[in-house]
Amino acid sequence: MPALHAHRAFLLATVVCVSGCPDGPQTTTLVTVTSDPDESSSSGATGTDTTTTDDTTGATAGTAGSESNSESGATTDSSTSSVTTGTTAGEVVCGDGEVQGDEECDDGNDNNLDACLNSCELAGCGDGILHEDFGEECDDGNSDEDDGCNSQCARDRIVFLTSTTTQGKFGAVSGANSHCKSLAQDAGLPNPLTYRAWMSDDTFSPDEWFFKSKGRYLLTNGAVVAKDWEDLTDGTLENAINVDENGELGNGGAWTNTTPQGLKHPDPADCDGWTVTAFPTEGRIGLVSRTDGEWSDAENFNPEDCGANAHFYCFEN
Ligand SMILES: [Ca+2]
Ligand SMILES: [Ca+2]
Ligand SMILES: [Ca+2]
Ligand SMILES: [Ca+2]
Repeated sequence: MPALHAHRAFLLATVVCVSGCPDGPQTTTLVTVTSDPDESSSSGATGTDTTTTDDTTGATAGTAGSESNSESGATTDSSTSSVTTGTTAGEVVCGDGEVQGDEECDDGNDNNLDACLNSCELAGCGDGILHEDFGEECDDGNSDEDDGCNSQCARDRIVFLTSTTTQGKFGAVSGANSHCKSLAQDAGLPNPLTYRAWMSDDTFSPDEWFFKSKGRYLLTNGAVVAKDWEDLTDGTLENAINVDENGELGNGGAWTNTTPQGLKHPDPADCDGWTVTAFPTEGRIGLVSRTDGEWSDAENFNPEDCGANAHFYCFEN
């Protein structure tokens, strides 16, 4: 049941011909139905209003779909005292391909994955149906932000500190990315092949290459690092990225050459594209215990000798 739409209801006007139309009397009944197609058939009439007219002309109202018509089902012209009706005038039928009454849409098909739901409501985040074509990563139909699928239909992503350390030579950023994928895979983390290292060189930076999620970034122990990309790159973290792919605590530094905003450092030091360990090449690190900007750029410490050993920060994308 799509929670964000759950309480919406609309009036459905039906014209019931009591003794055969158009000559016989006809009854207009206003029926309250829920937006859920599964419930609309069983909700039943609520008896909100019933009117009966005796005089009919047989002419059709001809304004199906208008708000006023959906409430009366017939039009009375006081100057002539005539009532115009039709067997289907004012009838709102979800699925007939025509937008009527309070229908937000009606595409006449039974495909819930397109822009118009089978309930004749526009598809969107919160309807409980995954619409990947419209950018939804998930849709759990609720507004709970902390259950893995937030109210923007964005899912959580994992961040971990590598359990391993290395000197500043590891086959460029691509080598670090591969190592992140490999560790994620071995640890059984979801989407292991999407992982990338939080690291920059002359051509790569997280800001350019990472998916900028509207969902949370979590450690492998479930602690929240940031509520979304914007939060991640605002200079401070909610929790330090000091938990490895297996949930174990780590310490020390991580190779980055990256500002807390995810940009290549303006005074770069990347061990010559992360290919050299020999003195005096240097690389920039972040401190894994920190939640301030030093997590990504240890300004009071950098640059580090490329012969030192440090971790990587690995992000699911
Ligand atoms: Ca319709
Ligand atoms: Ca549809
Ligand atoms: Ca949806
Ligand atoms: Ca949710």
